[in-house]
Amino acid sequence: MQDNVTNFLNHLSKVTSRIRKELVDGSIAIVSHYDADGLSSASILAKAFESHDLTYHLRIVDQLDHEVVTELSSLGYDIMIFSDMGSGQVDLVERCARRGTKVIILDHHLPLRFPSNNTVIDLNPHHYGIDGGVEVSSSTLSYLFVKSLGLGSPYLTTLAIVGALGDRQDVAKMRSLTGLNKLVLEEGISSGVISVEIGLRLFGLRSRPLVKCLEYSMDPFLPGLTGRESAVILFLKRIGIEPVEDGRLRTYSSLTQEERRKLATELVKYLINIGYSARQAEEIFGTLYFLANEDPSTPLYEGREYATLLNACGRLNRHEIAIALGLGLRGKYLQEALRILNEYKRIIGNFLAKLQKGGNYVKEYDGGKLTVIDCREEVPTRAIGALASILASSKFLKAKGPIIVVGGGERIKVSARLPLSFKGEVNLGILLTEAAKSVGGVG
Ligand SMILES: [Mn+2]
Repeated sequence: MQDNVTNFLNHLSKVTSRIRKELVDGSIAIVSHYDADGLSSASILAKAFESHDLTYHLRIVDQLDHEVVTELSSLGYDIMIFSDMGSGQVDLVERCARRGTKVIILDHHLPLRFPSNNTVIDLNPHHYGIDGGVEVSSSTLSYLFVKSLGLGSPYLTTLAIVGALGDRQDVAKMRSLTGLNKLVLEEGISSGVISVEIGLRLFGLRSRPLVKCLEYSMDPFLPGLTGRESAVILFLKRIGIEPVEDGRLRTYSSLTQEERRKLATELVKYLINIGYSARQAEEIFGTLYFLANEDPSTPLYEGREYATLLNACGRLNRHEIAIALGLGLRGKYLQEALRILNEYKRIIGNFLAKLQKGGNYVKEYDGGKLTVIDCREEVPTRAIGALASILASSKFLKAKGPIIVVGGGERIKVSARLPLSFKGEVNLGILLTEAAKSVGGVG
């Protein structure tokens, strides 16, 4: 094992043995983020604590700000755990600690500085030379934390992987996981709860008819096919795959080996024909992560699909459903999650359709060098980042530079992306931080 990984794990076990008693006896607040990684890490902590009769409260928030901290610190918890946040808000976190609360940070974003108050324990792997951007998600960090406390279980490794995929940390060869994520993955594989395979990265490949699967593909976005049922049917017929058999839409599993091969190569050809580079086109393949104990006919069976489901719940403010799934509840909770996912896709799909028809949503500046999309009232604030990603990767817009998506209501939220075709260099992070500062916001 790499030195820094060994050092980090050693440090973790020192910390957890020191705080174990306090955790078991005290009142705990878990504060986490609403995205798939934040929801997975919250579930890991909650499930581990619940299984060992530890008392905890759980709060899912948009961001760690003044308001959240003021409220939480007035509640007098013995221990506060911030997951997927905290390292960038050390000042705020230290304010909680000054009231006698022990604070634990399980964050993987780039930290501002090391906490100066010794009642704050920052377990951010960046402090130990591990790249939290790609090697470890908060979910993986939370898993390592509970495991080190002696509260781990094989089931929790599946949630760790879902969170890492949700944060798009599948950056190694063939879209696979690396670093500490891989370490936890290997644990899941050896305990038989996870299996890995290379294949087409299309949502619902095992649970939906093939036509629907291509039609609803958002990541990867398939220009000309996504959102167009009749185009998908024509495409399949043209490459010699009958979309219907005995009056029923066919599924991927009903395809012969030959047909599966054809589907894969023709999809790549199709994307290259519409202007994708070979590398971009091959992005439709990747490593698939199957959760052996889940029902294969549901999105919970494949890690990325599971993450998509969690993201939809979080973005539509239904994080309680995401947490219920993480705690292992199925039945009506799963039904509700699937309904939320459809609702989410409908909202995004409707807005994209409106965009295509024109409307007053798009403003171009400087001959298209800057494109601003105003989707206030149309798209929930928590979903604008996802919308920006779709717009940047889909050629919906003829943007020649940064794409800025504006959402929110009383408080504006802005999300920016560079389009796939963009060749120059712009640091959107710095740009947004400066822009936000000039109007009294944060970025
Ligand atoms: Mn994260």
